[in-house]
Amino acid sequence: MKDKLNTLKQEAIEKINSSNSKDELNLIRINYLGKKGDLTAILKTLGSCTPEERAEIGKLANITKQELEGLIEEKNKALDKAVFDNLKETEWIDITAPSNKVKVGNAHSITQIQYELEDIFKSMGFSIFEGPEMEDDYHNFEALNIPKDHPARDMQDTFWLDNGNLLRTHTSSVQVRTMEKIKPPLQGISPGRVFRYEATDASHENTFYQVEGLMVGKDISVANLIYVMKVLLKEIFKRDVKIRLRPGFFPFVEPGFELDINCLICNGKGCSVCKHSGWVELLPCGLIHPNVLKMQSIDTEKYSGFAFGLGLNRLVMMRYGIDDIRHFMAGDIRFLEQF
Ligand code: FA5
Repeated sequence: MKDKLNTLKQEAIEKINSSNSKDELNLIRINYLGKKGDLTAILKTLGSCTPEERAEIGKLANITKQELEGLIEEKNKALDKAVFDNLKETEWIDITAPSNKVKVGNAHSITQIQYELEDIFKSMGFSIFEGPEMEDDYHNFEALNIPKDHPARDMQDTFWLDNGNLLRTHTSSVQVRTMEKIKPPLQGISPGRVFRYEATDASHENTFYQVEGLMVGKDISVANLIYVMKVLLKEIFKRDVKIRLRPGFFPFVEPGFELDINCLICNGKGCSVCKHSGWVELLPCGLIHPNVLKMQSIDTEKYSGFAFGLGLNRLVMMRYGIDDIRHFMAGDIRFLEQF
């Protein structure tokens, strides 16, 4: 029995020493020391021994058990350490090495100028109004003095939706929504995205941005309009820019104007952006048509107002000398990170 125990011990020690993983080690523990293990089996046979043998073998078996447990424990620790030693070799990091730069994004050039415009107008006492991009016929056309059969509808090719609504063709719809909610005197701007079913070229997109502005109060005239336009352009371009005002037709203003800016891409010489005319149509405007005011129950004997609709993409193009409007939505990171 003693010899059997010693052989078993030697065999177990060899296996423990040569084991390479914790799983293997656990298996050895179960095979020798577990409930059905070899050492436990020897202990179970002690009943058939003499009392002296039982005492001697029992003691030896317990010592062997403790020794094996101790060796397994040690081997476990050694295997753990080997794992970490290996990690240190293969996965070390140099915390003093310069890190990869995290790229920080920035607001889109259109958003940046939109924020600038909002600040300029807020400093003149204007509020910011918002309206939905999906509009109904009434707010986009009818309430702006453009009834169903009016030819002016052809000026703005429209994306009609299956539900009878449309993607707003201009931010002028927000004029209506503002006057529905707020009674004069009022002044506000509404920047936003607009959509037209148009073929694109260097100066036309199907999705672009406008900033609508309106002021309704007592004795509002073209003089007020021109003053506000001049402040706006001076603040944005930080220099004097050549503009021209010419008559323009929009059913919701009377009189209506087109404010053009001398093309800053070619300095008025003619290029694809200004369609070789030297001028870029930037900002249609005018005095709000009495019909539009009346539809919102505003007393036209008492109040008058002006409105304008600034093409935001084209303004950004003029400011930075961008020669093609399609860059804004092309998603080219090299273009976007310049601003
Ligand atoms: C309008 O949209 C009128 N709602 C503006 C208005 C408001 C007039 C208030 C009077 C009073 P128009 O269609 O011209 O007008 O567009 C206004 C501006 O948006 C243009 O001057 C131009 O700068 C810009 N724009 C128009 N179509 C496009 C397009 N396809 N791509 C890029 N910009 C455009």
